[in-house]
Amino acid sequence: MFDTLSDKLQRVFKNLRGEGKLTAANMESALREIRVALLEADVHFRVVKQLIESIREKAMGQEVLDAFSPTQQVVKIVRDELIKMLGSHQARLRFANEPPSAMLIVGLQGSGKTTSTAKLARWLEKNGHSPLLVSVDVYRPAAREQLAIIARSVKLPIYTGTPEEKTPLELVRSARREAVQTGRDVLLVDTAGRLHIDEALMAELRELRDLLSPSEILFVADAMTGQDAVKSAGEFHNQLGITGIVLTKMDGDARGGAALSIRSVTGQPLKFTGAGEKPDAFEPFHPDRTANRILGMGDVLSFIEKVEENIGQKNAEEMQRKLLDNEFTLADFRDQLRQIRKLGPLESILGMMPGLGPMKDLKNVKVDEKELTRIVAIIDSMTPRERNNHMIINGARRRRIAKGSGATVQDVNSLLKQYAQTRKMMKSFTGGGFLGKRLAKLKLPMLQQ
Ligand SMILES: Nc1nc2c(ncn2[C@@H]2O[C@H](COP(=O)(O)OP(=O)(O)O)[C@@H](O)[C@H]2O)c(=O)[nH]1
Ligand SMILES: [Mg+2]
Repeated sequence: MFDTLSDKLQRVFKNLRGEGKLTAANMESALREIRVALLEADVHFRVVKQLIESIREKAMGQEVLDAFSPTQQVVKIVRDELIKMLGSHQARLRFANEPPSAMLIVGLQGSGKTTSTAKLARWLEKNGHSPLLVSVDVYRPAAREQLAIIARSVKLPIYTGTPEEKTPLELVRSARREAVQTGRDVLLVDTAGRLHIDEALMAELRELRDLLSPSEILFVADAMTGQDAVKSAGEFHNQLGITGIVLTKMDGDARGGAALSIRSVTGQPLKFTGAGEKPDAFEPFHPDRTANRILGMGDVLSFIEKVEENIGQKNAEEMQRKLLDNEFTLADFRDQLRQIRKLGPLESILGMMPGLGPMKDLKNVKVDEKELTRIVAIIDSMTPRERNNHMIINGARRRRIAKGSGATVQDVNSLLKQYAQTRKMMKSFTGGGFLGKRLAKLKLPMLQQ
């Protein structure tokens, strides 16, 4: 659902990467593009404004590690702010101190309340709870029957009521009694919806709320309706006081605006998302994973941590100095290759890098581990003098090195060429910290596009 937004943001980062250095001017143009991308994704204009302002503030305030390249700094800032907007941490369900906990499922007609009620019951069961279902949509017998059918098909207990019980209040009273008697710890109440918010419905929901003192009032919103969903969430919250949001139809082609704005606009957390009609197409909402998905960067931060763990800061600084002083030798080149290999299989490392998102680009990138081994073997066959000064490696030396490492003279030639290119390329990355140089280099010689 975030594909278009994701593509656009990645283009912004890619353009920034070309700049080498962050300036007020290129940051402003990046911010403009980010703003347009968010608005086009149907994010609420106030949320966009807020987000852009805090990104600008952070970017100009340089509240980030020098270790990151300019692009990475911006990616990190945007990621942090996106997560903040989405809710910082995963919002968990609240339960009553004394079971059974009551949870009211509310929302407009067709938003997915009945489906989500059954999905939530399944999820609760899987997580060690024993829910009881009840539908209080007394206006549409078919709606109550719909919940009963789903419940039966997935073997969930449901309170269906007696013919005498005609009002929502009567139904939930008996359902609660049954939950207590049968030792169920959560009572899930599927409520009636309307096409529009009306006073009668709100009055009924308030009565249910006052009777049950629910631990959760979950507003079910249809992601496909975009800002309308956000607006009704806000109105329900004003009139009823919701405790969380379930966003359904994430499998559709909505642009993502509802998911991205609903938390900021209503102040209430997104707790679950539904992405399909099947009872299992339902999961807790994770702000950080969603932000990562939007940025399409696999897991760049864990990558950065990994690099920092494996390549000591000191070593890195030394390498940086060597680069600047033009002392980056073949021996260093070999050490770098070894370091890179220590990080794990190259494919998985590259999969974590921004712009090389796991699935998309990697399909046409081939990482040749064998090639890497061969390069290291060739450098191992050199004398220390040769490793420290590649300029002395003439034809005779090349033949000897080739022989010693079981490679051909062409292999040696191409290695020396790669080394020279890498050196040149690394030197041109003077904009960022050492990681920028490293990341840039990772994409060099052993990759074939
Ligand atoms: N594709 C998709 N359809 C959904 C999802 N949740 C609900 N639906 C469908 O949306 C329609 C309305 O759902 P329902 O639960 O009856 O909504 P209610 O009126 O709020 O109770 C039904 O056809 C559901 O199958 C979802 O996450 N993805
Ligand atoms: Mg329903």
